Amino acid sequence: MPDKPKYYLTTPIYYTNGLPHIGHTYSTIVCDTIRRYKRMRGYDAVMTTGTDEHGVNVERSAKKAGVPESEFVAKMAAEWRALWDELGVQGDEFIRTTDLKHAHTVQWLFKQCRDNGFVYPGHYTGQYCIYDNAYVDVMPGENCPDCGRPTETVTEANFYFKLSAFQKPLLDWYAKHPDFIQPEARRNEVLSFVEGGLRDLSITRTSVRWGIPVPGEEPHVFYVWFDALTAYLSAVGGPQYEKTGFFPADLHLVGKEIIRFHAVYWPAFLMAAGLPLPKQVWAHGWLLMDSAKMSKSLGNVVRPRPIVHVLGMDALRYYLLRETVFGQDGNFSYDALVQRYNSDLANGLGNLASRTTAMIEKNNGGKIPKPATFQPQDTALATKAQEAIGEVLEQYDKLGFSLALEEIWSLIAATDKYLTTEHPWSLGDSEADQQRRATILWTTAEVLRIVTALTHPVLPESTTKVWSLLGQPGQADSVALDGLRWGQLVPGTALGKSQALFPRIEKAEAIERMEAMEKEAQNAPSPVTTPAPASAPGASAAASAAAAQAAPEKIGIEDFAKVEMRVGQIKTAERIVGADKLLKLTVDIGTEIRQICAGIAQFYEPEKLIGRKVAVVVNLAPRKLRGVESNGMIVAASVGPEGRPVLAGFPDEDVEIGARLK
Ligand code: ME8
Repeated sequence: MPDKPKYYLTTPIYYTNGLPHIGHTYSTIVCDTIRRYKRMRGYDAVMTTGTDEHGVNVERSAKKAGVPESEFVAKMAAEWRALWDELGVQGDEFIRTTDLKHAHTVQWLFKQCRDNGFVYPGHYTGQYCIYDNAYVDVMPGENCPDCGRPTETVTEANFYFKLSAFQKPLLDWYAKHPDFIQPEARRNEVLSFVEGGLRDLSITRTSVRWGIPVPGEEPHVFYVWFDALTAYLSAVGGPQYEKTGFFPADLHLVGKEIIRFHAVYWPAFLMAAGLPLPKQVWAHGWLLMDSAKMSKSLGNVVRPRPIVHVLGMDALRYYLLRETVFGQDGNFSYDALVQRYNSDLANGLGNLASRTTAMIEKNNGGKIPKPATFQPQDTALATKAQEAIGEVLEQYDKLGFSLALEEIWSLIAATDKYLTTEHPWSLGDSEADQQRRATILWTTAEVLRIVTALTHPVLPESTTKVWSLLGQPGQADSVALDGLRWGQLVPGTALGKSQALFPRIEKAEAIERMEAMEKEAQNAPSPVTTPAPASAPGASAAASAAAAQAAPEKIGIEDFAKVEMRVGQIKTAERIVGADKLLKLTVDIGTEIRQICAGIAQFYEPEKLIGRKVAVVVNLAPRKLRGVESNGMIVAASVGPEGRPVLAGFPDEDVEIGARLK
């Protein structure tokens, strides 16, 4: 079988000095939808996302939280990662700019650019916006033209990148690859920027400490954009990118405010290093709240979790992709969100699925009926469905999500209308009536199958349920969209178990719940907080020092013997949605397999734990951690001021599973 064609797409890597809002969620969900779609079209599609963890902002935020930068970014990155898991995002690589492999890639890329003569040392004085991590073109004392915050005058020794040398190569590239920058408006904006002349770019800093060091040139560290953009390379093999075969990217998906970095700087860095250029940079519009860009600095953000909690992740995914024309700005409103949920998901797809399968259940013993003679109204619906397949795929290819969904929902509406005019429920028991009903129900179920396959990239959770409800083989994501045709629904297929899809919800109540949760989230302490003082407030310093030094109470051997510890072997390990510190493990302790939760998720990759032998406290009373039953405890050392867990183990001997520790 020939290899599947490769497809590589990226989200921006997000700053860790804040938590995700639905603007970030939008970019990530769009990418996830494209990845799922491409896989269903037969591509070996890989998507990367991650976190941008260096720079002055992080230095300051970590200081404010009273923790080292490394701890600050580890906790924030875990928050981002956990959210994407909750939203069903299938990222293949979560790259952090503090990953060692990333640092090596940045240093390597710099060396390529330098060896090729595109880097030179110099000095720079300018107004710097620490929020945007960029020098800005304003006079001292003036605020940043982008975010409105005060700027700082910075003078420092640094290394320059000869961006000016790339004006013509870039313009030639844009001319030769007219689709490189999308949409058209952004392309024009970039063209006029480059045509206006390019100034060399400072790519290192000596005024910043928290960054990747420039080898042999300390205290220089890399400027955030040279560092951040390179994540797209380090995520797929770094200097050995040819081995993975994914670089350069087919698609960098970004918000419009960072188009210049992606469409000018990034290709220039790559040209300087002699590396291939991405195929396309797509800059989407902004989600607005009260007509302003949703952003942390304006404080007008809406978080994804309350929405997912009240309406489910598919509702958020659907709303974001349906309501905003891709490429343009879109306004967020809770009202429109719940409206869409009730009308399109509960009354539309959900209702079609439940009434169709309920009728088949009632009249055909839960098996897809065999159609008899098709009448013109059946064929008309079949033609509409077959045409919809072509149009939807064409729209997805153009990233026209909103139009694709509109097309699918027009098919759902036509099917509802078909059911109303054919009213299978009022047909009787005569042979002719039974045959007619079978034809109508088969036709309706066939539309539902096609709708489910076409909608899967956007609604992965609910379409997976509908797929099994229809008794279809495999998972919805295994459908090859290229082979999707009208008429493939096999009569006699047994329906699966019925499942709740989109329960209708009262609008005012839903909005009230989401807004209350949003408020709660706004007032919640940051996930990175200053460690609590060792003593209770009010206790004297002398008393707490004495308490800290007091010898712990001694226990007798009989007390120790009460603790039953045994050698266990980890069989499976997975992350727990909504609990970024916990891993859910199943552990073989010799006599049985136990489920145990361990607070090690931030320091151990689940896959790497499989087969590892660990010390387990097996006679601890079962308890629930974040709602998950834990029956036992894995023993770990607590290392360093942040209490990093290090698993106790048996590296020297092949110890027997179930052996007792005494
Ligand atoms: O710029 N509407 O990170 P960032 C739509 N680290 N999308 C939005 C949005 C909104 N209101 N707000 C944010 C950075 N986004 C750099 C990127 S890449 C090598 C480095 C999305 O945390 C959108 O994709 O500020 C935007 O470009 C990105 O988040 C900015 O994320």
